[in-house]
Amino acid sequence: MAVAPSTFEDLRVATLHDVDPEVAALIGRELERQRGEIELIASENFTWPAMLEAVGSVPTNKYSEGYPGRRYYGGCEVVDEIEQLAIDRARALFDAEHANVQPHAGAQTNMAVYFACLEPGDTILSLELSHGGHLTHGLKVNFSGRLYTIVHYGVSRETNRVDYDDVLRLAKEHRPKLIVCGGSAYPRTVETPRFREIAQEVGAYLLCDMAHFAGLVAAGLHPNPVADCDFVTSTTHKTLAGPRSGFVLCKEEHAQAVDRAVFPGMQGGPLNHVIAAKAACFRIAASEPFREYQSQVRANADVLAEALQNGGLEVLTGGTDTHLLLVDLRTSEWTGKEAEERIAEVGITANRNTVPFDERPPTVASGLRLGTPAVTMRGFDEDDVREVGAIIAESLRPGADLEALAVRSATLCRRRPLYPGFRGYCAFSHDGEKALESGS
Ligand code: DSN
Repeated sequence: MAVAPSTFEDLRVATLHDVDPEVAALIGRELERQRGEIELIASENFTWPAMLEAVGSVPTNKYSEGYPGRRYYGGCEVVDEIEQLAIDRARALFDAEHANVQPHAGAQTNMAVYFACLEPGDTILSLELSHGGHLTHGLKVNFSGRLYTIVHYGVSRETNRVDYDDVLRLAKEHRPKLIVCGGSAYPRTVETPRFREIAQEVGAYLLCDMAHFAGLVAAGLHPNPVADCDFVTSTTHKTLAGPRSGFVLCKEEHAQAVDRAVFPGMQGGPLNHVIAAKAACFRIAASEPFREYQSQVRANADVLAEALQNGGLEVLTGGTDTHLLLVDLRTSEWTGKEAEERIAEVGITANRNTVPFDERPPTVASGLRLGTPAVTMRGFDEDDVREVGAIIAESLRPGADLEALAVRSATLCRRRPLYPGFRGYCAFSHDGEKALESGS
């Protein structure tokens, strides 16, 4: 039982478990949930213990509006160094002319670019959400769809890959000021040289949202979009395996506009603890062990696609070039929602996703999006992932023995423990063990 601190002095040294056993227990339960399920949500990952250490650290206390060397507060000399390190490492990692590491999340990275190069009402040409795009690429209910004129391109009905002729046709017809490529559910390589040709032909700026595949880019396993694009945006917590956050890369000529768009345009104080984590994330992403990790992410994605197809399921485009794939359920008796719920019963977490030309609404959808960054992070190899594919395929058969399949998932989780070195619910918690006890 935690003893609630009764004085200010007690509170000053109390742990989370002491002050709020309820929240501590919930965090402990969340760790146990992550440990006990096979995580296939393509945008999620289990970040490094070093990241948890940095995001739980004291730069969170510091206000520092502005940029290194140009702040509106005193005492910024250390956070200046932290942010400059993050900027330098992001630029070096992706070979970029300029980096802004202050955006709090992926949505803010895209907002920053739009604010930097567009006026309200300007036209954006981007990938349709149901074909693999993202809500910040122009969904009507998102700020992007409300502020800008949106025209979407899609994938070809025959190949389910981006139809570049159609992108060119639409670009010529609508003369967008900005073309956006990349997205959150496109399993194939984003061919930025082709987008660059189109953007040049119509005089548009080009933005690549590499949030999903940035880790593969860092590891040299997906072409680097930076040279082809005016702007590149990314999160840091997906394949990149860093803290939950974002960053923008751009050509030097857009540096001032992007920086102004982020601050004072749309954000206040930077999250300095998260920027510290981003700096460390970029350092890790430049290392050989990270390349090994990303190679395994890719290998596992190929094996998962193969195992699902061997199990009788249809995989959109027949496979993947990245870390994610889409199971197309239109020829099966399952909706995406039902399939998501069914595999949850056997210990596998994923999300329903629309497929191109889907006739079902996104809340139901006809696809299942699966990705391998998280399972690879906990050590799953090709054999493990082949077993995961078999469990999914078997669970979607009539009369499947769900209990037996759940046991197979649990066996895999036990064999590949998540955060095995943790004493409590976080890497360096001094009382996390108590929280785990009270949460179980
Ligand atoms: N929500 C993220 C994803 O799942 O892809 C994108 O922001």
